[in-house]
Amino acid sequence: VREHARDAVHDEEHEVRFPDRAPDLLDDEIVNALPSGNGKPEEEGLKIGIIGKPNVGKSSLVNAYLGREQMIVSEIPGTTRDAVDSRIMWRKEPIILVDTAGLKRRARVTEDIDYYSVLRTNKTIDRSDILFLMLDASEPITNQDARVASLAAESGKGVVLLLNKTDKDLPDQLEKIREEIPHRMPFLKFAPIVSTSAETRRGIGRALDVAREVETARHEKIPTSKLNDIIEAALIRNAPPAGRGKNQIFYGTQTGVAPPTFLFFAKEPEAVPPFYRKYLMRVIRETYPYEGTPIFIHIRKRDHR
Ligand SMILES: Nc1nc2c(ncn2[C@@H]2O[C@H](COP(=O)(O)OP(=O)(O)OP(=O)(O)O)[C@@H](O)[C@H]2O)c(=O)[nH]1
Ligand SMILES: [Mg+2]
Repeated sequence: VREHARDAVHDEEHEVRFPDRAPDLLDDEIVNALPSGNGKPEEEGLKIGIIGKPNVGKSSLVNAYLGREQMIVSEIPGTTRDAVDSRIMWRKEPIILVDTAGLKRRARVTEDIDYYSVLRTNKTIDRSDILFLMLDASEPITNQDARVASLAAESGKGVVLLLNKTDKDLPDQLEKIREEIPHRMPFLKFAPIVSTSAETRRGIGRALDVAREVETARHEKIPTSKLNDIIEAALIRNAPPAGRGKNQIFYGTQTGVAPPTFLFFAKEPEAVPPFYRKYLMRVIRETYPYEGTPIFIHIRKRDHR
């Protein structure tokens, strides 16, 4: 798991090859096989997982939403032992908040702490639709922040970055951290950023509004004809390398939502370099921003149009 997380830090935008398990599956079957919506009973509400390194203020944020001290908060990193879910109503709709259990820094080996942090973070991620990735705005971004961020990015869940503790006096620091984010977390460029204070409750309502916007964006679907207009224009503007011209990629279709997933067909999928996939992702986002959600492109072999 750790190896995986480390790799993802260097990977600009996560991408996976489509497994060649069912090469004869028709496009329509793929679309139909996907569950509609998020596949959960409606009364449950949007699930927002709060992740971030120890002591950034995850439990404080839950308490700020609840308006009471349900979660134990302290300045000792790893305070939260057993995280429970909290249900709140926001603009007359329910939201489930999922806190993440932390770890006390008493394990002998730092590696162990990291290992268990990854496990607990992943547990929250698995149970959530949208992630609040929390950073402490009063401190520089650390490797631990970047690691949590990469877990979020590769999960395919929606991500909103929260810069917390902005009530502290932070001359220049807030600006610095905003500049740092695209460098330290290049794979999270799609994520909107909200400044919050769990202490004064500033920005915490806005964070929920943004989460709902992201949830809507995650379910957006590009009609196939529209997608192919976009792709065709992209191929003309900037042809794939290796001298195969615009014939290298024939067409594409969006096979899924939440996260938006695309299947493209090419004569030689292996010949499409990673930077070209990223270019295609950028082009798609020019028309459909998909704010707050990673998108995935799979490329499969086909000999003709
Ligand atoms: N000034 C300020 N302090 C905050 C804010 N949010 C949290 N804190 C403080 O930061 C410390 C850690 O807060 P917690 O909510 O326990 O952090 P956590 O992320 O849940 O930590 P773990 O459970 O250990 O992972 C506490 O001393 C909080 O009072 C904030 O917005 N502003
Ligand atoms: Mg906590």
